[in-house]
Amino acid sequence: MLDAIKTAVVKLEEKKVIKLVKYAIKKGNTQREIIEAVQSGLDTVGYYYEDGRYGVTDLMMAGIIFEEILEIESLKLQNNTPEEAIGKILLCTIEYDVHDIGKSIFKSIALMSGFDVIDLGIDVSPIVLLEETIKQKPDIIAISSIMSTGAKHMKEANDLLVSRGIRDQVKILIGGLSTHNEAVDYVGADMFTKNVYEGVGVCKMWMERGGSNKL
Ligand code: B12
Repeated sequence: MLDAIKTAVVKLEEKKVIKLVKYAIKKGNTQREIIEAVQSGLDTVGYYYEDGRYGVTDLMMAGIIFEEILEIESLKLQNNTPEEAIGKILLCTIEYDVHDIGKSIFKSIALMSGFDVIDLGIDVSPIVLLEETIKQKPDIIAISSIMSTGAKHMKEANDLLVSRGIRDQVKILIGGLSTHNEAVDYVGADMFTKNVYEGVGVCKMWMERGGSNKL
């Protein structure tokens, strides 16, 4: 079943994907298994784009299919209220970057793990990130960067937090296709993880160790 979902995602068979996902839910597959199958299909779509088999409209279709899946009732996740949450994450895709599929996957896993997630969306400027940090008082800022332009803007965001004297009151996790371990020092972040599950694991570890001092 999960392989069939992956194949249908790769073939961009929108209706079939939705039908198979609903069937998989009925058969007892977990949300994590389903999202991983879809993610693996999206990775293949990415390779097909790179080797020229797919074009930009195919990429857009892949994004639409993923959004539709997250709208399926039993895969839809409610935010955890601040009272019941294990911590607060401010999430965004950084400036000049409109890719949000990886961010949405991170959000799903963070919600499933009990975090309160404030999603600022895509193409978020460093200044907006600073303002929202002051307003929302998160424990953690999680930034997705898919475009290679991302490191520069993530560094700008970090530097703004430093210049306002609030950088040490929040943890910063960075992730996404263009991001890597070496970027952590350049950006001034606390951690990079390639994988969303690892990333949410790191967030949990930070909270268990006392989180960050609130702003
Ligand atoms: C789908 C897609 C699109 C869709 C996006 C739809 C959407 N709603 O997001 C659309 C069509 C809109 C699009 C547009 C463009 N795209 Co595009 N796109 C892709 C594609 C095929 C897949 C990206 C994707 O969603 N993958 C699936 C998700 C699940 O993977 P992911 O994003 O990497 O996320 C995973 C991890 O990185 C990580 N992660 C992600 N975020 C976070 C955050 C945290 C905190 C953590 C811990 C982990 C984490 O976890 C996720 C799950 O494993 C990639 C190719 C590829 N191989 O990835 C190109 C790609 C990213 N796009 C690219 C380009 C060039 C563009 C365009 C400029 C194309 C154009 N000519 O207009 C525009 C960009 C405009 C902009 N300013 O952003 C390039 C980027 C090149 C670069 N060096 O920066 C790529 C690499 C393709 C290529 N090889 O050329 N794209």
